[in-house]
Amino acid sequence: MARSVQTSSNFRDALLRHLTYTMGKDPEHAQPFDWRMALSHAIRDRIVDTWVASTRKTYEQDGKRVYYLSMEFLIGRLLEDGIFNLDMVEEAKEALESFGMDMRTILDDEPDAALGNGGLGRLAACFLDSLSTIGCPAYGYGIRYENGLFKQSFVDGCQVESPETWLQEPHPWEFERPEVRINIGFGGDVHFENGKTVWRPAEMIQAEAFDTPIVGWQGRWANTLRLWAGRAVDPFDLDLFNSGDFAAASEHEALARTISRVLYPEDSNEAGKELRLKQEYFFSAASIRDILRRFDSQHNDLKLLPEKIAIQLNDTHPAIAGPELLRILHDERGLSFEEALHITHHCMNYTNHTLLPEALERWDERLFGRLLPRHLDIINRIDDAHYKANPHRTLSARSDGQVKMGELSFIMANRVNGVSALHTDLMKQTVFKELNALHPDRIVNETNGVTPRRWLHSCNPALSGLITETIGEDWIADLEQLEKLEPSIEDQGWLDRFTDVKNANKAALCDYVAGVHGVNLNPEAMFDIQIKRMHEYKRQHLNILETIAHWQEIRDNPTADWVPRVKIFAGKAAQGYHFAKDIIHLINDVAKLVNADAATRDVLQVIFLPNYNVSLAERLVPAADLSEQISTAGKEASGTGNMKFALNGAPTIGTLDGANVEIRDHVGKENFFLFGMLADEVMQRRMMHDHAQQAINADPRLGRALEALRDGTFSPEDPGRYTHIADNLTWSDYFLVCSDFTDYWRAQREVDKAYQDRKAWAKMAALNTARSGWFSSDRTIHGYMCDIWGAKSLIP
Ligand code: GPQ
Repeated sequence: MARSVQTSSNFRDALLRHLTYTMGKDPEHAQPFDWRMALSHAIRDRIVDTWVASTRKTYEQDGKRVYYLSMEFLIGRLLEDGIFNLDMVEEAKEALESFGMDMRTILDDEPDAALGNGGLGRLAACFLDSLSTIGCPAYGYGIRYENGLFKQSFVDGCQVESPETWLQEPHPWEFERPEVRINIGFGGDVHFENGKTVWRPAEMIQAEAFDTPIVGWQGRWANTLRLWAGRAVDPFDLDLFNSGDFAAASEHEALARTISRVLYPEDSNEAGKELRLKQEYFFSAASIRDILRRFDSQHNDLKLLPEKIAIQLNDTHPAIAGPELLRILHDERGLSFEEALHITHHCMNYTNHTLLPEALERWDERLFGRLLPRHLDIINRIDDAHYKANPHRTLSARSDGQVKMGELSFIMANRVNGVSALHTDLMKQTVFKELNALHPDRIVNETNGVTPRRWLHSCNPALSGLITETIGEDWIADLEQLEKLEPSIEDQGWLDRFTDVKNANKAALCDYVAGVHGVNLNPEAMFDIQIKRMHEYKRQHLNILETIAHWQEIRDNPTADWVPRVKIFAGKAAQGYHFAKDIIHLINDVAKLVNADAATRDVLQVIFLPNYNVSLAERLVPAADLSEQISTAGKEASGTGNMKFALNGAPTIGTLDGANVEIRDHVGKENFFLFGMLADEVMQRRMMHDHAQQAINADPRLGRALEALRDGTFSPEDPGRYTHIADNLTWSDYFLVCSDFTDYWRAQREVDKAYQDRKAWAKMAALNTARSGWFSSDRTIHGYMCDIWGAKSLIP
């Protein structure tokens, strides 16, 4: 232990102390894992100091608390996030280096907490960061899935899923709270006893709390993410065990644990599974109990509830929290139904994240009634009360034998919000048209945002450094200050440095891809990136069709002055979504052929990187030249990847969909490559029965690319493999890939032309950064605090 004598800083001492006493290791023999744990605990100690102080202050000031209920929190890694938020990068690096350890290696050793599918879960994580940065007292409530989103790998180009086991090694960020255990009931029946309604559940599962502190910028505030895990109420049956039936003795425990076992790998798809409904009620009910317990510890008048708490339902997944709160207030606390409804309504708010009809949750009412008989009664009464107040309409949260969670959420909520200006407008015109007419002030817009801490400062340190050197560091918590960069963009010397940063980020990505996947990408080429969940509406197939047509054209004329491109894809397809999996397979097959083609490979490369997650996004976003945001107009509620790319200096090629509309308004139309139909044109075009054939007939390039899918060019060993994709696009093409193809091609050639003038391109890229300040999730959270929650910051 000679080393401990030479300690040079407090932090170094703390690191060594944790290595020794938490991990029980000597520096001589410690592995990267031990160092990561020691570093995590040393950082966590600092966070806990803030956390305790924040909690104390919230109790003292009795401020309004915000409760964000979400089935998904896609938080990714926490160590790097903590180090950056505490502004301890240099300290941590030096401490590790004094022991001969490299910080990057240690940080990359942390598994991603992938407790979400995509944008919805990542938004929740960005919101937690902003709530803590702003100092708004808030709790995230969700499920502690033992298996997060599956791991994706490729076998012969096909997606293969395997379980994600992030909890198999100790997770240093959470605090188990064995004292917070809540029994949640399911099934059974409802009785009327002594003038009271009593629900007698047939089954009980215990919810146990695990808390993770979420620290904000500069460690000024920390909130709590509380995740619930399923446990058996009676974990072990000794009689059964003693009778020799060892498996049955633990059966209760195994069954109870399944409730928090897996994240449903659906995204914008109806799950329709009993376990999913159980998960939703499990975490919503545990959260409501916990919220009331905290309220009761400080107040004794339930009428104060709307003044003291605001609950945000992240999509309809936690919608059952409304009827649950009402049930407790009425059945257990003795308020009249009307009063309980009034209070519940003023506490609840609902965010809608999609207009896709298949994603609006509906439950078969027999299933619902079997699992939650009392809640079904309550939903009926909510519906009746709504109908009585609005007798002209026949709107209902229950019809056709279904419980409709979208309608229920709308009726229950004080405020309903969409996630981009276009999406909110379309909500008013389509899914909630009639309800909006009845309650015209209920729907508000809160355009999404992303946290600048993770999505610029920590993922792109070189750009962050250049910005700070130019305008000071206040932009990190006040992103609109980026506009102060604009004068520097006129300075060629500054612009060259901006370009150097991008080139260095691209070189780092090349090293990573070469090291991990053995593929050498051309760092001189334009990095054209589409990363997101695989879905037909997001149109990765439009991108690959254009790539095929581009390749064919290069082969026709190999000596022309082609602008070199690397097409990068990443994203997971839901396990049961076969069409999306076939698109992945196609992209991999195209990559195989194109990358091996000596006639084209200097100017066109294609790669699909496996296992897209938050950490991979953190590598890709800073290295992008071009951001692909090409969904069918009217289908992408907002998008948030689009914001991350613009912020990191990658102009968008995109449709007028979701928040693309607002990004284009902010960065300027001359700095955005627009193509495609508008949302209303999409609706009209779809009425034409032969829209796809017309588009194919009008554009020989499109016809030829589709032909290559049909004739087995990309799958000679299985020539019919992609016929169904070509047929789908020719004969139905619901997402209008063919109808938008020609304009997409045109926009791509404009991109080529623009990229040839490197100085002009650098300016365009830098203007994207300078003008993206509005897309901070801090701005979004301020909007929620002011328009929806009536909550205040407790940081002086
Ligand atoms: N989104 Cl409904 C998801 O990621 N999962 C879902 O189940 C639903 C929506 C996304 C949506 O597709 C994006 O356009 C949004 O930017 C994102 O939610 C956050 O609002």
